Amino acid sequence: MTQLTRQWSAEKLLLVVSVVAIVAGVAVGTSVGYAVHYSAPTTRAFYLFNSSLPFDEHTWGIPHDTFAPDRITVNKGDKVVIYYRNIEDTTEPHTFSMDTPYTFDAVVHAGQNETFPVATSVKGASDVVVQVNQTATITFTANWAGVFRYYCAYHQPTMTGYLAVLG
Ligand SMILES: [Cu+2]
Repeated sequence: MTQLTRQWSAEKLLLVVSVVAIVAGVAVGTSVGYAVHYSAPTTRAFYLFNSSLPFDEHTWGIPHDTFAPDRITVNKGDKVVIYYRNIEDTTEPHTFSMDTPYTFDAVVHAGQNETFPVATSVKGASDVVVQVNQTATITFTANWAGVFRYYCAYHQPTMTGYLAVLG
């Protein structure tokens, strides 16, 4: 009788210890994962420029224009601020355009930085044109997770970048 009780107790004890260990492991693992991966929505600023690669567009049949950078990564919920500068040495405008679902607000300044007078201002736009030596402040909230194209409408397909929103 005593032997049987002790045997049951040992098994129960083992079971309880196992369950406690598993629950504790899951709790610690989850909280560490949460602490490492989670970050509250924040404002992330990027400086975006037009760039051109040294090849003859007519020989290759594609524009030599690209974006620098051509990848922007944020977390879902972040407020994104892009300072887009047209640094062309020729008289060539570029656009910043996005596909649905993303739209943005943009303030275009008639000079190289935000202290110059406002040339144009748009809200909920999918397209803004920036002339040579102008700068645009583009803002939106990254409400949708996924990978989304941003591009210059004048220089396709090469002047294309991707916004990666981690959900
Ligand atoms: Cu362009």
